[in-house]
Amino acid sequence: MIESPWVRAAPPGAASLAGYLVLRNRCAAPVEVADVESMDFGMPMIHRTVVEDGVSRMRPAGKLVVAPGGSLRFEPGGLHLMLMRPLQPLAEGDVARIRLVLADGRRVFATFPVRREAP
Ligand SMILES: [Cu+2]
Repeated sequence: MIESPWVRAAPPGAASLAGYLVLRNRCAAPVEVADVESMDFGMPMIHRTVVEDGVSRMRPAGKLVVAPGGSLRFEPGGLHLMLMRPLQPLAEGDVARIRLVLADGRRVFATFPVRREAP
């Protein structure tokens, strides 16, 4: 399940927004996150921010597995949803519809409020 979802508000015309959440696995088996989908963005992706040679860069997140009873935190400066190509303007107070695709084909949906600051 998705907890504390939010998308950081960006200036009008921004080419991408960033989304954050906590993914909690309440199942008895590990779950793997394979992809992200959204009706509100043309190209959503999962990224990780890494510091290389003192420079902050974003990379594809790679394999994401959540242990049984565990959680995975998407947060500023780390793992994040990179929400490219907004299909309509999203202002503070709007919501983005986003779902995570698990490796077994299940999908976990949440509405992500657009906010200036972390909830
Ligand atoms: Cu990114």
